[in-house]
Amino acid sequence: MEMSLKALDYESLNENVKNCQYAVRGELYLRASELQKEGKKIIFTNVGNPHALGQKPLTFPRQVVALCQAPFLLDDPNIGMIFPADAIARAKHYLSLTSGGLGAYSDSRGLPGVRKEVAEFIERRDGYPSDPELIFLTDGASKGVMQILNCVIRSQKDGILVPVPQYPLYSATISLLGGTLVPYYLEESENWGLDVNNLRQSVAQARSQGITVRAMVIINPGNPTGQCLSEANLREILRFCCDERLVLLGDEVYQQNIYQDERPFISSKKVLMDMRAPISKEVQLISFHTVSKGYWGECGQRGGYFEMTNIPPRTVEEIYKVASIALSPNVSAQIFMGLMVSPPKPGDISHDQFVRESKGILESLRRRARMMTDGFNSCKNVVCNFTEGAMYSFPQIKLPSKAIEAAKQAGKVPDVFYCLKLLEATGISTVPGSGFGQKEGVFHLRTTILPAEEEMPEIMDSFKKFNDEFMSQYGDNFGYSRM
Ligand code: DCS
Repeated sequence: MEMSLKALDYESLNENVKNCQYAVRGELYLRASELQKEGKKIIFTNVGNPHALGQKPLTFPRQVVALCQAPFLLDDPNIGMIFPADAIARAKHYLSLTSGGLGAYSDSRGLPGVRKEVAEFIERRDGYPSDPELIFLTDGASKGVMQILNCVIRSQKDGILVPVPQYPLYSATISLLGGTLVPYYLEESENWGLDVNNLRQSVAQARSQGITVRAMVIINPGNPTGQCLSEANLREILRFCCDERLVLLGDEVYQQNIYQDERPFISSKKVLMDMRAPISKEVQLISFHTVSKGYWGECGQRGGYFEMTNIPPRTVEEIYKVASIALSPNVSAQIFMGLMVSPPKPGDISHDQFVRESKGILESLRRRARMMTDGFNSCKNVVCNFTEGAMYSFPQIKLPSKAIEAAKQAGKVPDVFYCLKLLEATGISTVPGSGFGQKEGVFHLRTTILPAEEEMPEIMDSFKKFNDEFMSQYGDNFGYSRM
């Protein structure tokens, strides 16, 4: 059998590829795309892709990158009538950092000048030095996460602690690389808080199965769960990583997306440095960031970075070598990153407009987070924690036992069944909670908070109407799944 197969025949593919699941573009997304082709209006809330839902790009970075892409415009005598002087100056600055403009490969770690700007941003944010040599620019945070997991995972015996629910980049990459995901559960009743005792239990259980736990992932603010980790919690996590000799992978892509004032974003790097030696010199930490989120939302540009703390120089060299195989991250995306970490300053011509645009987006996201949570909580059999940060709402749907039975009959996981019905009835395309992991017998869905603010009331009304009908169709007034 094996002899007659070609390498890319389905039966002979790498099993890790076949085993890997990525729900954000899974069954629900495929069905939504089909319905869209048939002419139905679909609201794609399955991906945190702000521009696809109508968010306008910030003007200043687009002006700068437009000029970098079309440098001949800089020679046009009328250029100052179309572009502000600070955008022209920044375009010249970034072009001077490249060797041959945007059409040339950069260093595989990214342009040194942009890495310096990232380091300066981190220093301003955290109050501690940051070394540009320990910052690598990447094609979105995803590629950085994949590169680092690739260095960590040696075999199926290597375990990575991942929060559940989690963003499936982690589960999918761990499967692809043939490692083992070691789940730790977030506490829904504690606003998706992270309890270090759960971590200890997860590690002990994995070890009893012969797994070597090597790294721990935190997503702060959380996707899909939207919680912001407190400083005290981050300290506990770092101490735990120190005791257990785990590399901490701090996914901080939503650091600009904060919708409450009690728990502002605080980086793992800052907390680690605040803890002082010896711990601050012990814990190996990789922190990830992106241009895809925040008020930038430049998902299509594919720009990101990671910063390495307490990683030995020989390992940094190896990571550089592996990055070199792909030659260079996108150069235009590197410029977006440079702009994100050094936006217009007070007094610059574009400053006021930049602040107006970015504040406008963030304030609207804050209102939308509230509208969604309140909307879900007003629905029968739905409970939802407030979205403290990130871009998602993750309500629990208490499915009646009749609905669970009907899903079984239809050969579907219960939350997939619910989300498909929601899609067919309303055009709202969500991701079932099972795509992120959830406790046994508990069901959720994830939606982004990104639909336009003026459309939000209508979307929530249409959800409520669907949910009411679903619950009365399948309701049995007892046997709800939990909570
Ligand atoms: N980390 C987290 C927690 C994310 O949510 C995402 C994207 C990424 C990393 C990767 O982003 P970039 O590669 O674009 O930098 N979030 C996906 C999601 O859940 N919806 O949209 C994309």
